[in-house]
Amino acid sequence: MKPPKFDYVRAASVAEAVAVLDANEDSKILAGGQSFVPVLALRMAQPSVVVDINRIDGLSGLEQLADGTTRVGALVRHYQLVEQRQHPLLASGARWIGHTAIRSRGTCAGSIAHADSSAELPVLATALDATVHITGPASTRTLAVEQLFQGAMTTALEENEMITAVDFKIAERWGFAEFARRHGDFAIVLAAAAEVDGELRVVLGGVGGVPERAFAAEQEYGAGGPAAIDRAAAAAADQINPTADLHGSVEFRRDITREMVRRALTQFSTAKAS
Ligand SMILES: Cc1cc2nc3c(=O)[nH]c(=O)nc-3n(C[C@@H](O)[C@H](O)[C@H](O)COP(=O)(O)OP(=O)(O)OC[C@H]3O[C@@H](n4cnc5c(N)ncnc54)[C@H](O)[C@@H]3O)c2cc1C
Repeated sequence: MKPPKFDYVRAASVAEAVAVLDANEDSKILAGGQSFVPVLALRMAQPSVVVDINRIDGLSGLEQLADGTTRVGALVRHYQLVEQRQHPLLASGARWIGHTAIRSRGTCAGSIAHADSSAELPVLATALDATVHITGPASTRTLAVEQLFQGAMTTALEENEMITAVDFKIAERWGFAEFARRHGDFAIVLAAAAEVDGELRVVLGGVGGVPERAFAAEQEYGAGGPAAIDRAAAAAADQINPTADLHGSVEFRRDITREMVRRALTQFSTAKAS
């Protein structure tokens, strides 16, 4: 199917982008286009204006802040996350996103704004207690990523707001595991475990509308050890409330969740601080 008709604006600055969003109802940002263009082609979105942000200067930076936080500009592509060395968990997780062509165009901020719970970056952002920098026509604000995600592909972003950067805290130790039918497919279930500010955060993707923190698993892990990992994995599988879909039954997703958490925590437990 062909996309509907829309006006196109190539914004030269963040201020111009949000001004156009503000002035036009049902206008939408185009970043890497890897989710938005298919949505347009399927006519699941019928924007009046598409605001292309790709030529805005100053949004492609990957910066390491003094406290170890990695600041990822809105136009940083997935492949840049794979290639950087300052944040190994981000590199390991981003490697799982689609295929080379998708990683070369898709952006970190676009994935966070799209808010698909089976996508890698929303899960990593939750595990790494990320902060999202948002600009609107009149002001800027920051939001913890857990407050940004409100439901399946639904965020707290206003229609006239744009994400300009995402700050990922550094993980002192981490583990990551994903199950997909083929490499490059969206995950059926993925799990990330990260020690951030001295606290273990275990986060699941693909089991509900938003990335889900597995609090019971975090508690069961306690001081660690193989028995604790098994208890934590079982607790995560018990906690979720998945639905059956064409990828498998509820029990299948629960089994995969148990195994992904077990793998992520096993990697976590043997990792050196990074
Ligand atoms: C075949 C295929 C396989 C894929 N596999 C995976 C996968 O395994 N894992 C995965 O995570 N993703 C996968 N993706 C999608 C992923 O590649 C996209 O990169 C990502 O979801 C969106 O990023 P984008 O930059 O392309 O955003 P776009 O597609 O341009 O935009 C997506 C949405 O975010 C909004 N948006 C974009 N940037 C901003 C911003 N700065 N501020 C506010 N709103 C913004 C847009 O308006 C739109 O609503 C796949 C895509 C394809 C086509």
